[in-house]
Amino acid sequence: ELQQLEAAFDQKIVNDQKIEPKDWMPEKYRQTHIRQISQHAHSEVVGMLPEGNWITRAPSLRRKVALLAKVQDEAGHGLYLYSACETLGISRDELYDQLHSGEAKYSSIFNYPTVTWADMGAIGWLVDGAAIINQVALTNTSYGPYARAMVRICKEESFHQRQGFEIMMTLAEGTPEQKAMAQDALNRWWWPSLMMFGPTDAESVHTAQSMKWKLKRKTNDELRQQFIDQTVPQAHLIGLTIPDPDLKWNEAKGGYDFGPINWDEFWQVVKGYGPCNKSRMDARKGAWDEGKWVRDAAVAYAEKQEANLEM
Ligand code: FAQ
Repeated sequence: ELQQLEAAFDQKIVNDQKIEPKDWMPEKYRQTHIRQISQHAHSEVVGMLPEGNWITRAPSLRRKVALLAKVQDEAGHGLYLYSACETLGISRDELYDQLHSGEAKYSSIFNYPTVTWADMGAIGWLVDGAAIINQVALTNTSYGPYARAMVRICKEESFHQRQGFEIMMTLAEGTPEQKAMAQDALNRWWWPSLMMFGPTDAESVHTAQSMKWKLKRKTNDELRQQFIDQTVPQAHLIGLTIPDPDLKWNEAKGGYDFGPINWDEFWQVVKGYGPCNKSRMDARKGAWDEGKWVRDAAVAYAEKQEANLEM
């Protein structure tokens, strides 16, 4: 019987049919989805912190409103993804535990500091730009709830990306000091943005299996190349320079060649030794601990309501 279930599952994958929560699936398929979707959710939630740092210091009311809306969207994406993850049979509490204990990862990119207002531009333009490239591919992923979550999330990410690019464009057209601030943000965020796509295909432990299951529809290197090819002309358009002396258009491959990525830095950040890992985790754990009385009160209230109904 197991063989039949496996065969039916394999056939669905071949036919590009979605796998739904109540369908039979191999245990490893379930586990790898819990891993990726939860890490994606954690990234959205931790990802609010670098930008949250600038909400009170946005340079105008208009900028503040847009940044607030963006950060709020990220909270929504996190909750949406946690819900998708729960359909695989893991509870929200277990997922939070995994984040707070350091067992689950979140994206390396959110362990870098946001030191100037231009960083809000660079994050929207580059980090959301990278997220869109990764997530548009995932709208076609084989697990139904994840694929559907990605469709909605991508629409909001494209607003985020424009909001960031517009900040960069405004600064790049401004005073020499403002333009320098935009260039400095690009210099600091460029390489970490390339690292978001994960290790090279040769080093990526999960890619081969995830491609077979159609969890991933493109490899880390393919998506990274797509991001570079899309973003370099945008930098040129606003008169900024990509901080890579080896960057060169390659006519034969129809894409840019680029210089070496510092993979030592990437693994240091992934292992917890990036510039902000500790403060990000302290902020998340602190919010969890300080919110305990709210959760307790909500449960007590719900129990009281239920008791009233029973009477
Ligand atoms: N950071 O074998 P692979 C956002 C880990 S966008 C940390 O290649 P896989 C929106 C990886 O987990 C950011 N760890 O793994 C936003 C694995 O370790 P494990 C979130 C990384 O899964 C914008 C190991 O290295 N987006 O939040 C990273 O096949 C602005 C080996 O790697 C997603 O999560 C990294 N960068 O490919 C919010 C997208 N890269 O798990 C706020 C969905 C790799 O065995 C502001 N995820 N690792 O312990 C994916 O597409 C994939 O999971 C990859 C990694 C591509 C990230």
